[in-house]
Amino acid sequence: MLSIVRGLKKKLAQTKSGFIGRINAAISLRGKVDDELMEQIEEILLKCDTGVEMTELIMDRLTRKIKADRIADAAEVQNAVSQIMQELLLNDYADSQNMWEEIDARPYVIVFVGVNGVGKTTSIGKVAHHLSRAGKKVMIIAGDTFRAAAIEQLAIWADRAGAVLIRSQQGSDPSAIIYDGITSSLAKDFDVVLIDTAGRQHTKDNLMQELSKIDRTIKKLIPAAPHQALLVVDATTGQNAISQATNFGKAMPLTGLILSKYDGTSRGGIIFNLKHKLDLPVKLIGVGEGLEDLEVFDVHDFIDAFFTTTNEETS
Ligand SMILES: Nc1nc2c(ncn2[C@@H]2O[C@H](COP(=O)(O)OP(=O)(O)O)[C@@H](O)[C@H]2O)c(=O)[nH]1
Ligand SMILES: [Mg+2]
Repeated sequence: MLSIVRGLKKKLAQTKSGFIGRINAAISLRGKVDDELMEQIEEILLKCDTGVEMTELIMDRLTRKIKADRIADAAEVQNAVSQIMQELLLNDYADSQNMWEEIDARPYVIVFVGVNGVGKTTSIGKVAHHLSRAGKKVMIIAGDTFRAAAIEQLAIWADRAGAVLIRSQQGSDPSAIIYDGITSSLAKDFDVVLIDTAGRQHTKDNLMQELSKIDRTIKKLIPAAPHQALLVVDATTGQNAISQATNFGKAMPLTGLILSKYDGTSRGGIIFNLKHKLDLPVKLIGVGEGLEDLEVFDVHDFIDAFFTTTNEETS
């Protein structure tokens, strides 16, 4: 457990210094507790994608806490902010489960959806790698049939992860290959089936309907599937993630989110907002481009990595 937190700390260093670091710097610089300080904190929260409602909630609690605890020392405001953010996150994730521990059916079908370039294919490679290493027999279905390059990219990931890839010709109907893949996974006793889909704009109705068709196709073969429909959202796109989730959720009932590129953003506040606003838990966080750069979202590990500073980091 400790090593997980240490690894996560390193990978989140940039996001953490950009977000929590910026709040702490503003507090130290101001050096006193006044309206100006409160405005600065609010502005940073908003700039870092915490969202209007979440920011209001944090500021409201902070104001009340400063009054109730008679906080006059700026250094204590740092602790108060971080404590409030942790409480809100813990509350939002009170009944969320570790994604790896949820795998309770065979085959366990996971569909990955999202707009272009968010990291769907990369996330599938990482998930396949993790599950293969955990001893699972993993199938990947190349449901992104729009571009030949997309199928090739997935083939490389499948190879690296030690998973079987089911693919079809470019331009063919994604539902057809998904049907074939799942049929074969049932016959050949696969543990997990990961389905890639083409990136699509959440505002295009016909493409959204195609997703509904994929959902129906899967259910024809396994009524309880997909066991997970994960929307991949790019952490650097900020609040747009909210409207993506709303629209994708209409086409296919979503079970959770993968927050990708959380390593590459200095505005990490989105993570405090997603579950609160959407009631969709972040299940996995992408923290890099490599096979191992994926973390299951555990709220306690995340808090340890995000809010505590160790000597290692300061040295
Ligand atoms: N830094 C970083 N880059 C990522 C992450 N996930 C994906 N990428 C990069 O984002 C780009 C698009 O990824 P891809 O999986 O092809 O997106 P897709 O279009 O949704 O399938 C690639 O260059 C990936 O290497 C991540 O967690 N961190
Ligand atoms: Mg892709």
